[in-house]
Amino acid sequence: MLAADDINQFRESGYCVAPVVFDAEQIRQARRAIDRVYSGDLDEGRSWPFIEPVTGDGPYGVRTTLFSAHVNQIIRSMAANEVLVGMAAALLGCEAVRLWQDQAIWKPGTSGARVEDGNIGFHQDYSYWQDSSTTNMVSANIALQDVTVENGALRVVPGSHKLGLIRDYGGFFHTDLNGTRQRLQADLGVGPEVLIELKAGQVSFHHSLTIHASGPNTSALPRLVLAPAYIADGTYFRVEGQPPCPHSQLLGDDRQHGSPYAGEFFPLLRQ
Ligand SMILES: O=C(O)CCC(=O)C(=O)O
Repeated sequence: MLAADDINQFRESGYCVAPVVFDAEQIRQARRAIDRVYSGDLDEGRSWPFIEPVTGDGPYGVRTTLFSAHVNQIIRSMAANEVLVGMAAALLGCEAVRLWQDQAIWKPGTSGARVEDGNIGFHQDYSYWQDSSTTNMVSANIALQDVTVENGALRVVPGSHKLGLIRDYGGFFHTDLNGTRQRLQADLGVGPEVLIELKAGQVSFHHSLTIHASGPNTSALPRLVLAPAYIADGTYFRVEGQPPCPHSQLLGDDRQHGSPYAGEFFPLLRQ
């Protein structure tokens, strides 16, 4: 489990790093599962609209899928891992936890080239999740091989979760990290980011308002992570969310302000 210091660090700095949770066999299975999803081989022959390249059209663009837990049993069980979900509960400060989403991120290796297409821009997850009634949401980032500075480690801006939702600063698709960093520092006075290196199977967590990004993978091999995100049971659909997020569409057409995120797509993982 997380130590009290980890939980304090999450509260103060908006992120923390947990020990290794997943072993080599679980990692092997997860990598295979992600490959299957990318190739369109989905459980129960489902079709799924959430698989897309995200940054650039070239060979170094990052690929990502959303909500693969609903079309792949291995990804679902990894996101529902009891230890992982227990950690999320401690960080959310609640007992009952639901899965909000999962995102598999596949960042190709450039073998030395510093190609901006491989960057994920500075963003706050909540800027894409504004249909949620609360910013008390937590993202996990599971390393599916060692994650290093060389292969594009996650970068977080400590304390940025206390700024509230900021607007007009880059975004997931805005790959100019240097330009955004300069603007963030000049306008908001936020400090430089911290790089989070992880061992395979290790996990970091960040708050939904923590500003984060990742740089290019200049190694020769792809870098994969699985990033499930969690909410407290009782989180509900906030109709004012702008822009609307796909999560609320998964609630179905009869959703209305106050509808709880629950049911098939937001399973209860811990009572
Ligand atoms: O791992 C990465 O490269 C970025 C992950 C990310 O943006 C996220 O988990 O929200």
